[in-house]
Amino acid sequence: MSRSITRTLGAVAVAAAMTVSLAACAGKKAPAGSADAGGQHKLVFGFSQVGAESGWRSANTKSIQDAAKAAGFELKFSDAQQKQENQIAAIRSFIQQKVDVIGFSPVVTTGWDTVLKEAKTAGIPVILTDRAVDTQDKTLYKTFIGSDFVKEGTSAGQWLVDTEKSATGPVNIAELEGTTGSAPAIDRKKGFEDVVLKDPKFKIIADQTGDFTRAKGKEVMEAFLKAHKDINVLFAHNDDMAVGAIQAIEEAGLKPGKDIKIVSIDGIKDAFQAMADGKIEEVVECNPLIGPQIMDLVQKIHDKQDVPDRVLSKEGVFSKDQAAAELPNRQY
Ligand code: GYE
Repeated sequence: MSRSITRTLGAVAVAAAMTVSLAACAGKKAPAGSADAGGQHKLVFGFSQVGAESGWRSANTKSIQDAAKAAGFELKFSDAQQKQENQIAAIRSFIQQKVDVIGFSPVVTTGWDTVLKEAKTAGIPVILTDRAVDTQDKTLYKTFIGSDFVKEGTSAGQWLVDTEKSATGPVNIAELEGTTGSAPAIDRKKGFEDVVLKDPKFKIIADQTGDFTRAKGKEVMEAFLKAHKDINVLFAHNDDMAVGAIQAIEEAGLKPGKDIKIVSIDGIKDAFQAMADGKIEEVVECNPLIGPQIMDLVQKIHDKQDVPDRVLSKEGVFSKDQAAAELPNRQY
């Protein structure tokens, strides 16, 4: 790589956390990317990932990296460590490098219009993956592929309503929320509460973010348990927080699954193991393995073909009695 390119990049405020590959950066005028063996220009896909906060996220990253490779694209991958400013810096760097298509999974829903307008002005199409943005201007991105998070919350809530059908109440719920301001945290909460709070016997007595991580899930659950002696149910917005909470519950001398019933979302292997062990009752699946679908959309967008505004990923809901049989099939 030439020095001038190194300097050009150095001028851009690339956050320290970024892991964008510098080796394949473009020159000043030429489009980004390298030629393949046949001398053809490889499609260059710049992708800004949220971080590495959960098992779901690691599986999503691997799916994207594997699928980009299989599609023959050059992937410029950047990890934002759950910080919006890192994602904005990454997107600006992709624009500067003149990538063909930009993809990102927005850590929070708001605050994207300025940088998305910059991409649009530069003529670089953007695809949203996994999480949505909150904007009035739908022309700022080509499509959004990901799960229906409201539906996931509703499924978790419906499980609780069914399970506690004969309970007279109160049924006291603790809620471990995902990252504040993120689409899955907002939507899962809404879906769950829409169903559950129709019946006044259900009461959410503790509610705080655990930022989608195991460590925070444990820490917040410890605080919940200190403040409340009467928690019957835990709704965790993802499995990693549920797994962290299980540790806190056990360390407090209580039995997860008996003293406190747990429902969570994602479907990682560790949650299936906890279900098989009787510690989690129900897991709503959220599919991270969307790399191939993303690459398909990237290719179509690059070829100026029409793509749907919204592409949904497929997912299921699993109970404790299915856990042992399903465990060997889990891919993440
Ligand atoms: O549920 C959680 C991750 O956006 C669907 O982010 C994703 C969520 C997932 O950290 O584990």
